[in-house]
Amino acid sequence: MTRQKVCGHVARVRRVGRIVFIVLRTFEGVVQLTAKRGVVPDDVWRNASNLGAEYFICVEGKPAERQVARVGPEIIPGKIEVLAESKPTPIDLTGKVEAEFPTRIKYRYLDIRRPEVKAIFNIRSSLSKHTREFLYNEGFVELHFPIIIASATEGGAELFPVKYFDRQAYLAQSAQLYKQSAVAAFGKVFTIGPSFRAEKSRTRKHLTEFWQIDVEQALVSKEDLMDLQFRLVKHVYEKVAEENESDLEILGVSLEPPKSYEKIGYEEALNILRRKGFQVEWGMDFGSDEEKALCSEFEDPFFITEFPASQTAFYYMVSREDPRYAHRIDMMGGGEYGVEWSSGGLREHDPRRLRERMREQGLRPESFGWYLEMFDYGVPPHGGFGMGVERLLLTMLHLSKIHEAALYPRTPDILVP
Ligand code: AMO
Repeated sequence: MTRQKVCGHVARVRRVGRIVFIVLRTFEGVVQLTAKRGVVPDDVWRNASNLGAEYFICVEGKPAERQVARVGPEIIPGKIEVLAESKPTPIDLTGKVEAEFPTRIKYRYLDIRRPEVKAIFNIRSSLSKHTREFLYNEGFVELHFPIIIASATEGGAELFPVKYFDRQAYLAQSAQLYKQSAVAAFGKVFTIGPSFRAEKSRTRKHLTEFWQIDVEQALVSKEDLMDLQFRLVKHVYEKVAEENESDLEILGVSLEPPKSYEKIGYEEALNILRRKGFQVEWGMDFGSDEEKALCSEFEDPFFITEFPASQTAFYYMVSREDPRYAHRIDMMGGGEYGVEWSSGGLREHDPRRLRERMREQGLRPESFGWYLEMFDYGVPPHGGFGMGVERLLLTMLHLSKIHEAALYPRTPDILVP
C-alpha cells in the first residue's frame, strides 16, 4: 500500500497497553495514527508515546488495512518527525471542557485551531468567495476604498479618531461616500471591507470593527435592490450548503437556502409590534427587542421599506411625494437568529437637498466639501446597500453572539489579541 505523509497538531494521545493512539488535526481534517509496539519501529513507538497535545508533527506511514478508527482515516506510522513542541495548553482544544468566552479570546490563537471554530471561518471564507462570484457575474466592479478618512459618513458621534501627521483623521464608518462617488464612473461597484464604529454597545450583534459587503448601483429601483440582495443571500446559502457540508455538520447546522422574501412597510412593522404588546410610536427606529420580535414573525428574509426621514442618514433620498419618509430599505434575517442584515436604499443626488438634510441632522455641510461638490457634476440617480458579514453569519450559523463570527473580535472591552 502507498506510503502517505500527513502533518498536523496532536489533538489527543491515548495509550492502551502496547498501542498508542494519536488523533492528529491536519489543516484539512482529522486522522488517527495507530502505533503498536512490535508492529512499528521501536523509535517510532517511543516517539509516539512521548508526544504531547499541540505538538506539530509530520508522519510518514501507510493506511491501516482495516480502517477501524471512527475519527478519520487511520494510518500506521513508519516515521514521526516533531517540527514544533507545545507546552500544555491553557484552554482545552478537544471540545471536552468549554472555556469561558473571555478566556477563549485571551488565547484566541489556540481557540481558532478547534474544528468548531475553524468551521465558522471556513464558511466565512466561502461567504466572501461566493459574494464576489455572484457580484462579478452581475457585472459589478470590485474596488477598494480608503480606510483613513477626513469626515464622518454615518454620524459624528461614533468616530474613532486617528492622528494623521498634524491633522485629525478618522477610521471609516463605512465606504458610503466613496462608493457613491465611484458609481458615477463605473455604474455598478462593490467592496468587501472593514467598518469602524466607536459605539459602546455591548450586545450580541455589535462589534466596533466589522465587515460590510458594500454595493452601489446607478439607475436602480428599490425593487431591483431588494431582488439583488435576496439573490445574493440565496446564492451564498446555496453554495455554502453545497461546499461546506462538513463544516455545517461540525456546527450542527442544516442550512436551508431562503425560498422567497416578503416586504413590509415601516407602518406595518409598527402594527406587528403593537400586536405583540410593544409601545411603539411613529418616528422611532427599532431597538434590539423590537428587531427580535419582528424577525420571529418571519421564516425567510424580509425587507422593511420606507423609514421616517428623521431616522435615516442624510444620504438617503427623501420621498418627493411624502417627505416624512425616506427611501431606506433594511433587509432582515428571519427566525430565532434573525437580525438586521443590511441597510440601503435610494440616495439623494441633488446637492441642494443634501445640504438641507445635513443641516437638519446637525451636520456641517462645509465638512463634506468634495462629496457635496461632486453632485454639481452629473451624478446619476443611484442606490445601494451595506450588508454586515458577521451579522449574516450570526443568523446563518445560529451563533450565540456576533463575536463568534470575527477571528479577532473588537468590542469596547476587547482590543487584545
Ligand atoms: P448601517 O450603519 O446600517 O448602514 O450598516 C450596515 C450594516 O452593517 C452591519 N452593522 C454592524 N455589524 C456589526 N456591528 C456593528 N456595530 C454594526 N453596525 C452596522 C449591519 C448593518 O445592517 N452606509 C450604510 C449602508 C448603505 O446604505 O449602503 C451603513 O453603513 O448588518
